[in-house]
Amino acid sequence: MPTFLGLRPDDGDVDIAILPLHYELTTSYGQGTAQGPQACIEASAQVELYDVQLNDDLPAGLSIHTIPAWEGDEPTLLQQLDSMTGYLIPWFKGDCFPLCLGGEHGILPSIMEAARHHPLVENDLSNLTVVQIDAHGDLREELDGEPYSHACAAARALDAGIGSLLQVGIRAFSKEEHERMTIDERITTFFAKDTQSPCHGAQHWNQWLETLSSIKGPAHLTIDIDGLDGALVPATGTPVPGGLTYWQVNETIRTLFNAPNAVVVSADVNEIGVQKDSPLTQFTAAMLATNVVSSHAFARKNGMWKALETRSGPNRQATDFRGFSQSNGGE
Ligand SMILES: [Mn+2]
Repeated sequence: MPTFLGLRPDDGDVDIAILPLHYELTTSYGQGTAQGPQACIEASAQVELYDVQLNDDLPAGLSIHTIPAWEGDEPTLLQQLDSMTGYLIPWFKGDCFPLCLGGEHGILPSIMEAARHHPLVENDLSNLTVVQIDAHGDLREELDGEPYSHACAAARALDAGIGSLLQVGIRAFSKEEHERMTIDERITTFFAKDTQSPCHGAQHWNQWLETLSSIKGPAHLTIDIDGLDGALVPATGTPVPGGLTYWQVNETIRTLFNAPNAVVVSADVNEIGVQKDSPLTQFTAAMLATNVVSSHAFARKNGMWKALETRSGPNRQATDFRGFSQSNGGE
């Protein structure tokens, strides 16, 4: 089985868990996000291991494990989400750093349910800040009658009770979404038309970085790769022009992990498509995932992240939780 960055750790403690979520139920058009995690892991073998900030080669003394992929085949969407949450919970105990690879953005509600179990979140998602890189608001109440569509991922995270949502790269959204951005005080949106403006972009971008630096408490980073300009990720589910540059996404990752009062407890890179004519899309996703890993390693090295519980090996048991299917009365 290919492993992330081609690294083959021993069977001991897990410092960083790479969690492939082959989940695709609702992606609008474009297909293949279910194969995205595997393509990203394969492409990661070509990523340089040296990181300048870290001044070291990955794994930089850490044990990076590529966990066997989630394989849910439940009959209903809500049961699928529950299955994914059950798969994720053992990696959200605070003693390792979980990085999920998706799969469509519809994985986010399951990640939020797992994040409740993190010791810093204390079963109260209002303690958690979610940083969302995305072309889309993902704030719809439903899309084609489906409230757990990828187009509703951020709305469902808010409904689950997260304390704040910081969005960047946003450039495709409905009137309803725009209203929620305005009304819901937990949402701060940095629009691509501002941050990418040829005249005033730098000013808005600096405000974004200041916003990231001021985060307090636990944070989750969700990177929908369509937040990048579509030219870099043509095989994602819904590529959109006018997006962030690679360096802006990189700077967002670094700034968040280095925020003095924040602890990034988990991250995901999602909507990874499989490009056939070139490895660009999956390689770009692999580069971003590597940036997340090296930024975590740097934060850890500098005492900004500490393991919170007794260490354990990779054979972990899920904890019971109140699932989507129960709380919504089944399907
Ligand atoms: Mn999205």
